[in-house]
Amino acid sequence: MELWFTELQKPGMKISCKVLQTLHREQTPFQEIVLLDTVQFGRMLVLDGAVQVTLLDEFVYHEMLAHVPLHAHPAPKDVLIIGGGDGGTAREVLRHTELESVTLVEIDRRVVDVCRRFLPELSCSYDNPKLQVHFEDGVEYVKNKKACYDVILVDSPDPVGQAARLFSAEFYRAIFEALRPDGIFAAQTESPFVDAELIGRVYRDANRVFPITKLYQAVVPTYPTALWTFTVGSKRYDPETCLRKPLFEDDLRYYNADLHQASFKLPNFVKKLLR
Ligand code: AG3
Repeated sequence: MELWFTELQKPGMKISCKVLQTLHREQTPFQEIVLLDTVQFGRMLVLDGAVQVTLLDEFVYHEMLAHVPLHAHPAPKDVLIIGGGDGGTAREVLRHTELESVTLVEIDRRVVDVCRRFLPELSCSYDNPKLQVHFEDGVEYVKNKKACYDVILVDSPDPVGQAARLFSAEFYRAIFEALRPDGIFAAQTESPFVDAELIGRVYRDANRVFPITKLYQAVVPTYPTALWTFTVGSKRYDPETCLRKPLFEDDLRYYNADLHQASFKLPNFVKKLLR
């Protein structure tokens, strides 16, 4: 018997993959968590039916979300990650040994528990003493912080249900306040092929708050349409042109200094969304 998992990515669009085994499945107060072992993509984390991580391509997303803003800041010390309970973003952030503290705020404790058990490749970061984890709502957490982070990364699911608040103008204003005077933030912002309106709206909202706002892109094959964007807002440094020399490029599978700059070069149809 063949077992297939299908994600309904959009009302008219699906992606399917052949499943070797369902490793875990539970409903938490926040969402349904599913952990699959698949033929083509290896282990896969699925939240409320949407693929979050696969072992095949998670490195692209996590390296790009973390290393672009972190290399654009000349001397980051304190980093905040909102979401990212699988640990992949924290793993990349913690490669920057100059950091003093990394705080991760995840709403669903069970995501961390399940990923610690089934995705050690990502959740290895939880053993690092520099990482502090808070299980609470990221939006509420940020509201109470003033000028205490150098870099803030928003590693959210799609803007559906509760997570939609992580894509709001109000949240970007709170992030601005939580950053130091030369702080930088980056967020995952979906696909320009199927989320064009969202990308334009997020860009304009962030741009109202941050003096420098830019979009950069990467290819994540298991996400809708594979072409993925990240929006970065910066108070002082232009993330496209200011960058430190990467010290651990050989350990990475996607990010490098050339790609850092190249990822900001956008196709015309994407540039148009930002007008
Ligand atoms: N967060 C972004 C996942 C978006 C995928 N969307 C979808 N499959 N419909 C990933 C979190 C990884 N730390």
